[in-house]
Amino acid sequence: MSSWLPLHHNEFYTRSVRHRVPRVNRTVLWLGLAVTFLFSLHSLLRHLRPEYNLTIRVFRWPTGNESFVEFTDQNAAVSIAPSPTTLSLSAPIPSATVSEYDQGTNGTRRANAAIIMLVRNSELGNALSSVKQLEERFNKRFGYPWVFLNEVPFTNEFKEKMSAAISGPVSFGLIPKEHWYQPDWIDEEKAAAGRAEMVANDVVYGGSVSYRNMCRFNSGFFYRHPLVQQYKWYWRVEPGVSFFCDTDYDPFLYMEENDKVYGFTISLYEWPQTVATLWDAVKEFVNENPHYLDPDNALAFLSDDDGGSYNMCHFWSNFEIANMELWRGEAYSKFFEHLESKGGFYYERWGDAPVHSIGAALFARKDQIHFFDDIGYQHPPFRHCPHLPSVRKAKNCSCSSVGNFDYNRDSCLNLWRQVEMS
Ligand SMILES: Nc1nc2c(ncn2[C@@H]2O[C@H](COP(=O)(O)OP(=O)(O)O)[C@@H](O)[C@H]2O)c(=O)[nH]1
Ligand SMILES: [Mg+2]
Repeated sequence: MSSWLPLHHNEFYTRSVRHRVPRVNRTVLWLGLAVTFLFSLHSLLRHLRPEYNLTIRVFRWPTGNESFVEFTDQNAAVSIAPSPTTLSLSAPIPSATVSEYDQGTNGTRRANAAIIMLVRNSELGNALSSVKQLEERFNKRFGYPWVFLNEVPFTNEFKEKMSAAISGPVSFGLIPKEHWYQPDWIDEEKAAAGRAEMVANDVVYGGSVSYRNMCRFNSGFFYRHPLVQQYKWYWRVEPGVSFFCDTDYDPFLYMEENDKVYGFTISLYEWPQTVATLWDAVKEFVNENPHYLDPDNALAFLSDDDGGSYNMCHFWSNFEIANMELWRGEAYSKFFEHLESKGGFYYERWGDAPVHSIGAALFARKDQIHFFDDIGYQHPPFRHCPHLPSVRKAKNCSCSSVGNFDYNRDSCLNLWRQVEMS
């Protein structure tokens, strides 16, 4: 309170008080000064040394399994796994706590972002592999929080092993049932017939209901989860992916500072049978709501005949760095509602990749979509490696141009580059 007073004023005050107070009061005064000193030191360390901050918070958690917290937030039961070595967050984070996360482990400014993985307990090994690589290649320098989501509770083994692999905050969330399972109003007979037809035609995941749940959840629900709602930016990560290069800058801040909303590394063609009537639904929506189209949209990436038909190009959504305000905004929210009303997530097998791509390409400006050429990434069977040898060297990449999907005729990257330049 008084730090703005001139020094000589403070000195004067202290000296004159010391001169007049009796001995017992002087003890109280010294105690007060000691407490003030310790408090100031604590505050200073909290600001200057993030690891001090984490240490304090870690030791506040009990270390036994009994300390796992379960609570219900609106419709969602969310389980949080505190760990002796990592910080766990409950949701939602109080605003006072959020501000503490504005600083990364490297002491720089940080975006309001999280790294998100939807994952099954059975995928722990592959999930750990993805997490360790991204921590090593990127997040150990930034300390962004990880959020893991699942439609069944994570096992203690999953929570403990994952928490041990991550240096920063980790949280584990249970997906509300209505965000995951096939809604009652879906005609199951019709859906089953659609699945059988896809199985007969050898469409990948053609017979899987859980895959459809996953696609619908990623299309319209993940950004509404109580653990995710507080964040603006996300990096989507899947089990079993590889990161080949160092990301030594903050891609979230890059997106924010350059007014980008959607970032990708790989783009390709969708299986037409999985989205047989998706474009009809898109056209219907756009005809009824032309005002949602951005005047500088990237329709040319989706359609070779000015919107007449879908060319199947999409950004591969197993990697995404994006702004969730795009999905939470009016245009995409109404768009998702419209798609949902058609039942195509279950009657066909609409993927979150084409749905997100169509949303981003139509409702954002095309210059708000960013190709992360400098992030070497692989989701089997496809990989992207930075094009320039100089970038590969600077980023310490362990991949080369060999096997780069960008040069494959099934990649939509060439088209994207043309659209971007047009
Ligand atoms: N919790 C949960 N996650 C799932 C389920 N199905 C898929 N996922 C996750 O959703 C993402 C995409 O699924 P994946 O099997 O990799 O599909 P692909 O990449 O299209 O082959 C991955 O992160 C999976 O871990 C499921 O039934 N439950
Ligand atoms: Mg996958």
